[in-house]
Formats: sequence, structure tokens, C-alpha cells
Amino acid sequence: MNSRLTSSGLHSLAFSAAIVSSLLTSHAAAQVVYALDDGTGSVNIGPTFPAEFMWGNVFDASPAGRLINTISVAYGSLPTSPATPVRLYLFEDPTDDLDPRDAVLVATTTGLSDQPRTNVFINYPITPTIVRGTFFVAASCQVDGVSLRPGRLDPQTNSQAARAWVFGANTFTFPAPTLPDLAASPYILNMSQNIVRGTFLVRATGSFIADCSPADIANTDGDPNSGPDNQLDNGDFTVFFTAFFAEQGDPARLAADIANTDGVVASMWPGGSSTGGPDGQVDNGDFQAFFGAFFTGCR
Ligand SMILES: [Ca+2]
Ligand SMILES: [Ca+2]
Ligand SMILES: [Ca+2]
Repeated sequence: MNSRLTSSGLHSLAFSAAIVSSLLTSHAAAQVVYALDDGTGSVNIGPTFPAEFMWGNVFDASPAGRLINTISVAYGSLPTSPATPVRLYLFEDPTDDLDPRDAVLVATTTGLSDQPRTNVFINYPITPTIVRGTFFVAASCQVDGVSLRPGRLDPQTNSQAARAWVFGANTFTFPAPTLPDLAASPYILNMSQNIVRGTFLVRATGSFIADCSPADIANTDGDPNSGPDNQLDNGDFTVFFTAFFAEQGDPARLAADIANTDGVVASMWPGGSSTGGPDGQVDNGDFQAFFGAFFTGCR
């Protein structure tokens, strides 16, 4: 059923199906909601063997929401009471190839399933964490291999099924912060290979953080008061040069102050250090830093 399946006494996925409809997109103010599903799942996915079972989706990070703060999950079939302990994971994929087997765990938390067998999303706050390129968001819990199918799948979004993955093992204990090695999981399935294809009702929410480049000093309109927008373009160029060539003593000059006099940029920027600028003056150091960063491009 799947070329990625490996042995170890594990068997195929089981599922139950129903019907679906409806469309849902939610964008809270200043937040980016990452969702592949259309808001309504109709298939519950789980293994036919006892395991810790993980399911999730790969998303593309948006410049407007790279700081992930929440993982949201709507569950398939789990016990009504007591609620099932679950683990939530945020993985950063260094290769950005939609295959999370080499992804690195960057944030995790635990919680309870609650609300089984519904399309109601439960929100789990995580430590706000920056992602770039693609990232993998997943949940896991212990299943009995008989009645529990915790992964809620949306078959209507099956065109994106290559982004949905499941992992499992007989003893799949992921005691945070021990890093789970996804590639070593004895059971791995990409949902484009499943009998029922689709994406999981697993989402993430992220907010804006300026983390692209020290040369990102304005939005694309070149408004000096706009602040960074995680894009490098003519707007940044215009603001820098307008500020750099403003008259001495004009406070607007400081828009070009991104580095110290040695061209060193402080903090998280590429090539930055804790001892760099801004330093309250605009000079050749800023000029060098801006050009170096501008032509390096956004991270
Ligand atoms: Ca990868
Ligand atoms: Ca910009
Ligand atoms: Ca400076």
C-alpha cells in the first residue's frame, strides 16, 4: 500500500469514512492561520496496532506569520471521557521539500484531546517559535490499535495530500525535549499514498516578526514609518537612500542607522552580533551593512 512502509510488526492504516462539505478560512487580526483542510473532516485515521501515533501537515511559512504561537487540532475518534493526553509538535524542515523526515523539532507541548469526533479545533499555545520555508505541524497520542483513530482527515483537500504525513511506533514515547527522530519511525506514511487521500485537521497560527534581513527597514511602498515587512525590495532601497542622504541633524536620517561604524549589525540578523549597531549615527558602516544585507537577500 505504500513504498515508505517499513516492517516491524506494524500493519496498515484503518479508516472510517463519511461525507463532507463547507469552507472555512479564519484570519484573526495580525495573525496568519495555516490550514490545508477546508474546516470539515470526514475520515478518521489511525493504525491497526497499538502505538503512539503522530499525524500532521507540512505548511509554507508566510512572511506575515513566521512566529508560530499556536497549534490547533480537531480530532477523529478518541474516548469521550477521560480526554486523551496528546502531544503537539512544531518541526522546522531544513530542506523545505515537503518531506519532514529530516525536520528538526523546534517547539512542543502537551495537552488533552477533548471534543472527540468533531470538527472543532482545540488550540494549544506553544512557545512562539520562528519558522522559515516549510514546517511540519503534528499531534500524537497513544492508540489501542482497535477503536482509536485520532487523525481527522479532510478528503476534499486531497490535492494537497502530499503535505500530510503519519508516523508511528510500538513505543513512540517522545519525552520532550528529547528530539523525535521521524526518519527512524518504524511506520511512516505520506497521505498521498493512503487509500483515502487528504489533509489533516491540524493547523498552526503565526504572527509577524521582522526576521528577514537588517536591510528590511520599510514596506514595499517605501514608507519610512512602515517598518519591516520581511521582504527586500525597492521600498527598502528608497527609504535607506532617502535617509542616508538627508541633511545632518535631520532625525529622518536615523532610518538608515542599522549598524555600528564598523558595519556590524546587532542581534539576530545574518552576520549580526550582540555588540553591533544601530549606534545612533549614520555613516559608512550603515552603508556597507545595508548593501551587504540587501544583496544577500531575505532569509
Ligand atoms: Ca525535508
Ligand atoms: Ca521591506
Ligand atoms: Ca550606524
